[in-house]
Amino acid sequence: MDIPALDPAARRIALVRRPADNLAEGQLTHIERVPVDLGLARTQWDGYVAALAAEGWDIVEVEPAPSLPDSVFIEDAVISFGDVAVLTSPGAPTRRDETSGAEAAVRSLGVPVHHLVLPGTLDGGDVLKIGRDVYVGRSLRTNDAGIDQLRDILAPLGYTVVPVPISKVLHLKSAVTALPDGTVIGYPPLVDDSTVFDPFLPVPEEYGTAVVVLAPDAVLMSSAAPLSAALFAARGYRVVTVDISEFEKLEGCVTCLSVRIR
Ligand code: CIR
Repeated sequence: MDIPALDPAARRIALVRRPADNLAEGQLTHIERVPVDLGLARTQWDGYVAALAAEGWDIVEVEPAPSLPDSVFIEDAVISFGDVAVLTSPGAPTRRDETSGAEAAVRSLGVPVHHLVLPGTLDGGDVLKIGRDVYVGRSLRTNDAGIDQLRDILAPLGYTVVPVPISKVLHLKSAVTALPDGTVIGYPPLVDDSTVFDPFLPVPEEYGTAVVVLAPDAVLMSSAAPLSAALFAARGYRVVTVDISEFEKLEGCVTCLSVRIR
């Protein structure tokens, strides 16, 4: 593993985990299974990592887990909150072995860790941070006990946990994410209750809901949502797009392929 020298004031680290050999066997909940091209997925993953690196992010690879099909979706295993990391308690039993590798990676960076434990469950994809507000999707993967544990960890650190219902997609961040200015973006047919979010900007495409904040003026998103990309560009953002079609076939989106530590 590549361990960069850490300047806590300036660090911008992206944790990533390369696709497993059995990626095509990943979990599916809301969509039909279609064949996944592993070779193409690997090429797309290289492109995703290169896009982060080109924007100045230091890339740290979590030890690969070749037999854990969903391990590439590293966002679900560990969540970064400034100076601490929370190792999750994944809602899918097939994903519970993913957290040990993620823990080794954050510990190697010197980041203190907290743990969520069963019977609490919580996937990182259900957690959307906007400043000190932490929206958490109550989903098939994330239960009330998991949310309560996260609140107990975060309240002393000055964060407010806000549970929100999620029933139409896998994770909260499959339905909504936020632009750098805090505007929540979402594709209305996938959002249970958009009144929770203020301001809320509807986007015209399913794959336009997910952005990674690269910088105060730039976002990374799927190339499968050109109308949404144009909307963000019109608001003054520089938009970097990547093709992640093979991960979208497994209900993945652009956020879940990395954990940003900043
Ligand atoms: C799963 O069902 O767990 C994976 N196939 C997809 C996880 C995507 N993660 C995310 O959106 N945060």
